[in-house]
Amino acid sequence: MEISKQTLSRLYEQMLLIRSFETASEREYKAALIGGYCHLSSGQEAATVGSTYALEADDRLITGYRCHGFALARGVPPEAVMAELFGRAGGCAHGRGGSMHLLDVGRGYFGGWGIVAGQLPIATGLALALVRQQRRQCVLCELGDGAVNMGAWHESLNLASVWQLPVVFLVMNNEYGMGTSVERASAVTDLHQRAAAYGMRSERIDGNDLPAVIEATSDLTAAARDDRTPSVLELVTYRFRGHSVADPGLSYRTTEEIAEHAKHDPLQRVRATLVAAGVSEDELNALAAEAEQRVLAAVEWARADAAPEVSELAKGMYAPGSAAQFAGMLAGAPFGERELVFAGGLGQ
Ligand SMILES: Cc1ncc(C[n+]2csc(CCOP(=O)(O)OP(=O)(O)O)c2C)c(N)n1
Ligand SMILES: [Mg+2]
Repeated sequence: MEISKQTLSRLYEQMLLIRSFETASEREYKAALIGGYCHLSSGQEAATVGSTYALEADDRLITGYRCHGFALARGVPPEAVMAELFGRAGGCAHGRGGSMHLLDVGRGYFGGWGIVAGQLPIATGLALALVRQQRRQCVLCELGDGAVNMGAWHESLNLASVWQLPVVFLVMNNEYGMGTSVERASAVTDLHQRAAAYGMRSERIDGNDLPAVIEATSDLTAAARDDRTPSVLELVTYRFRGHSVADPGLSYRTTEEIAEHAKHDPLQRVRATLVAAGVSEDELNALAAEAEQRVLAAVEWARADAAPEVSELAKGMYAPGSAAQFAGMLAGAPFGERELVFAGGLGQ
């Protein structure tokens, strides 16, 4: 697929931003400024940026918890993403979600979900809503190779196919689900083939090949929008870091294996293409320095941002009418939840 030098350069900037962002996230997590879990996507930038690029502004994106890169690629400002990791009020989920639950509905990003495969039924529902509202848009639902062995995967694919819903299930096959390789977990390791069980269109491609990712995602999202054809797109990629920052990632794979994959670093591949297209090394180095500066500024911004008010924590979390249901449960709450979190009611 022909991609202009300008577009490629812009996407390279996004990839650099994500790589720098993940490096900073690891550093700040180890400095205890980020709490909870923190899953990095270094190595998966071409798959992330290329698939998100294929989306139109009104399409819906929904992902698992390895989601910093998707939020950034969808245009969420790095300050708002970093502040969310820090649990600050200015975070893109107002500090309620953290690293795994980024959110920016205004930009068509429906989160960041921490339960493996939990986002699939929601994606299916979002696609059904689009059909009911007679809108031409589609849903792109990212999931990991580990999620294809969950019941929700089968249920969601079946329903999407029966009802012809405009959804593309994007399987990020990074070869491992925590410390378990795809070979150990899946009877059929060409994961996209499972779509055949639901009569669904599917493809498997090199997820580190940016133009190929853009082309495949563009084809499948267009089919979803124009013909309500659901599909599965498997992107074969690799995560350079451990499962989460707490996992060094070395007990279930060798340093040789990681080094071998590093030779196919998607950032280096795009850089080589840009160099071949006449962009100077100096210009490319300047882009990398710029990305790093943007991330450092985001860290400073997040550091200076205020923590959310405790009395506001329940705001926006529950549907109208939930108060009555909660009233009985709150009476016995052992940690003073009623007084702290629910002090201002459910914030409806
Ligand atoms: C239902 C459920 N079971 C187990 C977990 C714990 N868990 C978190 S991530 C993960 C592995 C998922 O791997 P994969 O789908 O390949 O995604 P990746 O981490 O590689 O992006 C597991 C088992 C969970 N969050 N949810
Ligand atoms: Mg995986």
